Amino acid sequence: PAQAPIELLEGRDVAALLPARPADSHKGTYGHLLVVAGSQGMSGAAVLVARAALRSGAGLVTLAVPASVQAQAAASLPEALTHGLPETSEGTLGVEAAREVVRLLGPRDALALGPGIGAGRETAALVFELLSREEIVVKPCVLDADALTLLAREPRRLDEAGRALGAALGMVITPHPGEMARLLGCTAGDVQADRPGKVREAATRFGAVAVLKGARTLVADPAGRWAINPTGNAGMATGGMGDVLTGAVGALLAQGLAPWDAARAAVYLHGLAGDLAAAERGAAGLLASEVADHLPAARRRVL
Ligand code: NPW
Ligand code: AMP
Ligand code: MG
Repeated sequence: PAQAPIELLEGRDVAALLPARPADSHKGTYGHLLVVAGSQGMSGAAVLVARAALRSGAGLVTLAVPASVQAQAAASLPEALTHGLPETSEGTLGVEAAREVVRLLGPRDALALGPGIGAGRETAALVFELLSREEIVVKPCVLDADALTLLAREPRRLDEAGRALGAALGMVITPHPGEMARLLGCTAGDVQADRPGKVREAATRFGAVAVLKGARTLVADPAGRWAINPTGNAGMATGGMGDVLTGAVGALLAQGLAPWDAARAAVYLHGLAGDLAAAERGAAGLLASEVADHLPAARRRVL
């Protein structure tokens, strides 16, 4: 596609994308996000996605995790609905979980898939199965973390899923430079040396809105639009921070934003929440959950 001039994300533009919160609204007004995430040892990633989604204004969040970590997830985040999925002997999700995920997604508005699911073979089979299912690809979805690492082993599947999604609903992918390198078959150094080229290559190749994370996150879509984010700080270079972004994108998709708008607004608000948290507490030593908890203040700041 022809290359459009780059957009610098700004608070007032993000504000215009966010859904209004009418006085007579209720939780059904603000969408229901299904989060499929986590495994034994990485249940925290799943909880962070769900927490950030609730902090981003989602009406309801269902957190679906391997059965053995459900109780722990529910106790960590009482506001989320939880669901225990069939799991492997290692406490990860396998292909047996596919039917249940499809059923859960049916009445829900959007899907966030990938953080903390691990990169084992059985989980790979699940991710491939889900992306081959019509019921999944018709919903807006955000793919992150291990879902991307697994798809990178068979990028044709991601190409196919992206094409199946079409322009209106569509998919958001949120790789960090290491994940982007796997997706494009190059090194993280190659990605960092040409961030604009790599994010646009991913967007066109996979038919998705692509978010290349890191200082000055870039967002690109298959039509050739691209944007750069000025918010965020190096205090955000710590575990779980990307999982928070995934929840923010998912919540905005569930609230009906188009993928391009959901990705840009979430990236801006996530960085701003990190800046507000750092101003209060200092950058080094920030917790991802604290950044999630500053998302409402970030939203208030832009409105
Ligand atoms: P290096 O070696 O550090 O320089 P992985 P992950 C590279 C879950 N989590 N610029 C990096 O390079 C996630 O959700 C769970 C350049 C390395 O090669 C995932 O499911 C948590 N390079 C899973 O862990 C909290 C960069 O990428 C590789 C880069 C694995 O995710 C933590 C590392 O990537 C975590 O969120 C950059 N900016 N960033 C929990 N509490 O449950 C990364 N790389 O192997 O995909 O590992 O990102 O930790
Ligand atoms: P992940 O590597 O998946 O945990 O994602 C890390 C998140 O923190 C992404 O949203 C990054 O953009 C953000 N982040 C990490 N380091 C920085 C930095 N130095 N400046 C701004 N944002 C950062
Ligand atoms: Mg990550």
